[in-house]
Amino acid sequence: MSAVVGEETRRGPVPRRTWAALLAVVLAASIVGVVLALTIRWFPTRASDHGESVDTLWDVLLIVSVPIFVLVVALVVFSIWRWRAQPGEEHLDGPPIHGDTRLEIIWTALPTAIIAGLAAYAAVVLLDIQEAPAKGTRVVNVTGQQFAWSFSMTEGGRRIAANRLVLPVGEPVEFKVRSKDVIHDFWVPEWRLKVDAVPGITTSYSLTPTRTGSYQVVCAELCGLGHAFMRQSVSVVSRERYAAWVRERTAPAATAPAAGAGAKIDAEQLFTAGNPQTGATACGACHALAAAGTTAQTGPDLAALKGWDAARIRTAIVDPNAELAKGFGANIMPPNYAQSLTGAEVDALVQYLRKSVGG
Ligand code: HEC
Ligand SMILES: [Cu+2]
Repeated sequence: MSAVVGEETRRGPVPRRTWAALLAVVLAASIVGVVLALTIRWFPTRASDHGESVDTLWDVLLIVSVPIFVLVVALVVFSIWRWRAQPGEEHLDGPPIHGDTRLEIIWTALPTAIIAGLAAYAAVVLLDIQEAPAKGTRVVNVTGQQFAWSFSMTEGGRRIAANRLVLPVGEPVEFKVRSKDVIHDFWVPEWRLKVDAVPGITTSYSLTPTRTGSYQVVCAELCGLGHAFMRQSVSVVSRERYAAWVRERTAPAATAPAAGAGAKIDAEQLFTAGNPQTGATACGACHALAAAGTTAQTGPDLAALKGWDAARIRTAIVDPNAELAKGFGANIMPPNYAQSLTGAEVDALVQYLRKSVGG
């Protein structure tokens, strides 16, 4: 029973001095931890009017939670060290634990107060963000569909549909988000807001883009095999450039065919990188093609196209569900290539594929 004798000394009450030292360590580590946490750049550049309140909320969460994390870890490590088993004690039970009402009240009330406080603060931020948009705010319809986003808006009485979103800086906009199939989530990290696109209902949020630039529209809800490729771009431009874009989009005889005829199309580039500007997802993200050096297996290896004529390949690209490759499901290949690629680009891809597979 020698172990019990050792217990008397080592397991007695912890001296005040030790508690004080532990507290000092916790305080110092908390300060270092909070400074470190606030120094890290957690998010990309802020580009909407709501960015600041979201980032401040995040900072407050860090300031509150880092010391709690440090305290819990310190107590665990201290307990492991101080009350560790000595050789020969492996089969002994620890002493029975009796309640300590004061301690129990403290460790219930304190976390409750902290959580309630943070929840109230978060609710205030959320209500502020969700404030109804002013009358006359520009509305952009956002539609998610496996695996692409499409956008539409009305300018000067005309509807503009696009696979790439263009917006003027400094003007409020309300997004009305819908889905044609499964749940997606409309997210532009730089704007800090996101909302689910849920079939059957319309969700929304409003913000004012505060910074020009090109940002990614990301689907933030796992929506199927092509989810990772469900990325498009949004360009926030000056009001003048926006007006020019609208004119170009609403002009009766679009200038697009002329531009398309003039520019040489790089089919291999289209295949491996797609065109984020128009919302055309890279084919190589899903298909293996030896000539392009891609190895993805979400879709069939396109070596299978040997012997296909141009028309059949063309249909496979613009109407993927018309004929399904054996062993592959429907609705995986994006259905929007007829819109996100020009006719000339589809032709170039068809030629490129025929040449690549030798026939
Ligand atoms: C998100 C993944 C994905 C992307 C991106 C994608 N595909 Fe597909 N593709 C598939 C799947 C899955 C199938 C098989 C089901 C079907 O036939 O629709 C397929 C089928 C095909 C077929 C028919 C092949 C066969 O053996 O029947 C062709 C041709 C094709 N894709 C070409 C392309 C081209 C060209 C692009 C780019 C413009 C592209 N795909 C982009 C997933 C994708
Ligand atoms: Cu998704």
